Amino acid sequence: MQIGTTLTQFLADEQRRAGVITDDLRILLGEVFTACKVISNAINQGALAGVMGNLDSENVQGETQKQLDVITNEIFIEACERSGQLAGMASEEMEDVYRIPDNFVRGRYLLVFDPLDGSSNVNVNISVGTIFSVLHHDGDASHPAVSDFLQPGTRQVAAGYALYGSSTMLVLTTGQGVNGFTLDRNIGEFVLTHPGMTIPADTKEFAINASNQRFWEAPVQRYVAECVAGKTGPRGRDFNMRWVASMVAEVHRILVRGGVFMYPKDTKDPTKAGKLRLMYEANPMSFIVEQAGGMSSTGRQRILDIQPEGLHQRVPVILGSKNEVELVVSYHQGH
Ligand code: P6P
Repeated sequence: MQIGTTLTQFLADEQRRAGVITDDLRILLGEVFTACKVISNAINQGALAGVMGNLDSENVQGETQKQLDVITNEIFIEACERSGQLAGMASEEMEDVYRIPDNFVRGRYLLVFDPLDGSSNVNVNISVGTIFSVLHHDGDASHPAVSDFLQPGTRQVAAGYALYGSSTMLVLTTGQGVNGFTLDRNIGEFVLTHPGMTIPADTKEFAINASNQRFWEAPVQRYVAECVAGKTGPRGRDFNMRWVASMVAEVHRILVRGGVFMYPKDTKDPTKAGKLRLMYEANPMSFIVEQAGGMSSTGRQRILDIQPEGLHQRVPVILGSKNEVELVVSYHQGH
């Protein structure tokens, strides 16, 4: 019986082939994958697990926390704090940095994650995901500061996401391209099913929350209006639109068949630079998209070049098929 290439074997082969992955990184990633498997089991229980409700609490974003937001955050902390590879962690669900307790061995990496992105979709049974990013830690491993996390996306060592959909998938980059793995529940392993994922440079599919249309800036208004005009407009071809309200699902669709995803700067809340968070949504997804031949921009700047100013900083996001993102960026430059 053919098992295929497990994620564990793949990383060992990559270490031998490319020499980029260290033993320490492989150990850390192994614990991240365990956390994603545990979360997958929790999600797939659905309402049977009795944890689909909202809590009275709010996260640092001022968003109502779902029981699963807190549970999945705790799963990540428990699975990864004992890896011996981390100096600290940061999460959408925690205001401050999480220091590795004194009774655990610390290491030279930092882990940043959104444990359950799109969690508002859970109780309507729409795909959700986990997003993670790994950074080097060069400072004092016993007292990682927020400033140690504030590294531009170009400094990421690894990034990936788990997609809890009709199947559970793990998509990963360590800077050597992008590969996708599907969870085989019979053996409890992620198995290589999507080697060498690349994003088509052109697309006819865009993703944006159209209910915000009146708040968009002129370049985005122009781009979307031209897509909607289709054959009758300057693009000369029809487009399709998708909006899942789950970034992981949108990015995965784009990795598989192309597309452009936009959560642009808008005037809906002038105090916010965007909706999505730089450290644990935009940066890891941008690393993956660029490694797959796509492009990721705020409209005015390459996202991976941004010098972060805060753990929970928000940025505009326009990512996906290179030629389409370049067109949207050109409209920003021309405006
Ligand atoms: P809206 C989920 O809350 C999220 O952070 C992303 O996963 C998703 O793309 C976006 O927000 C959805 O935002 O405004 O459409 O609910």
